[in-house]
Amino acid sequence: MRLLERRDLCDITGSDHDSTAVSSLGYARYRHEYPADLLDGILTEARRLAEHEWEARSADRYLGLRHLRAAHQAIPAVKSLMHDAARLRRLSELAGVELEPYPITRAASHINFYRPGEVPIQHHTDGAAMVELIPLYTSGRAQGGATLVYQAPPEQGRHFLDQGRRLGPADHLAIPQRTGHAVLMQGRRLLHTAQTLQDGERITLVLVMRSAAEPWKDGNSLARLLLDDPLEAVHDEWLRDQQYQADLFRSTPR
Ligand SMILES: O=C(O)CCC(=O)C(=O)O
Ligand SMILES: [Fe+2]
Repeated sequence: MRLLERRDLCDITGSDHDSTAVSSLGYARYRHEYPADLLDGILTEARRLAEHEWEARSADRYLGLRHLRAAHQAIPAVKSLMHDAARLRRLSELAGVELEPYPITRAASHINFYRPGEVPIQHHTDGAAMVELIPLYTSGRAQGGATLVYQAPPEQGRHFLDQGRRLGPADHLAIPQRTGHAVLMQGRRLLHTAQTLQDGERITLVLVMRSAAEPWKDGNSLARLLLDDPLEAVHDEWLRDQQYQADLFRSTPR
């Protein structure tokens, strides 16, 4: 892995601290070393699954996002990458805290599909603390475009959006999304969206993580999970994890 760029969270938002963050990292962009044949296999499978899965329910997508959830359940290669110990060690080093795969299956990995002329995903903060974004395929003049990150505290941006104001291009920084590169981002504490592609596509694997030491720093309430998934798909894991968090919290010296 070769680091291309790293920005601190507070450097991006202009805050002097963020006690709800899991790490000082805003994002890091790097050239990854994930095997090309593994990623190609994931892409092929993702395209095949996508053809069957969605058109029927595209109207009520949360955040307008066109994606496959729980990608690792359908595609074994995603599962092996998600649990790869060397990968988790390197990402944890980058973040400065131990990261672990997100424990709720439905929310632990996604594959996002961005098409020309569609806003790929509305402004949001992520539920889970950290994501790794791995572009599998890009085409068009923008070469996959970019993730656009609002350069102030996320609560401020949300407030403006709720008032019906637009957040302009100058209020954002752009993190390029290129194949061969990947981005580790603390998306729960950064308001972000993705650049609309005029003439190309991007297909991105999203691997979701949290802090092993502070798993309660999590924006995925049960209600938020239910925006995407039926209760029976998340209920058991969510409940088990709440108990795990309570036990960990109790035994954590503070
Ligand atoms: O692909 C991107 O640029 C951003 C994706 C994203 O924000 C998400 O999946 O939560
Ligand atoms: Fe996001």
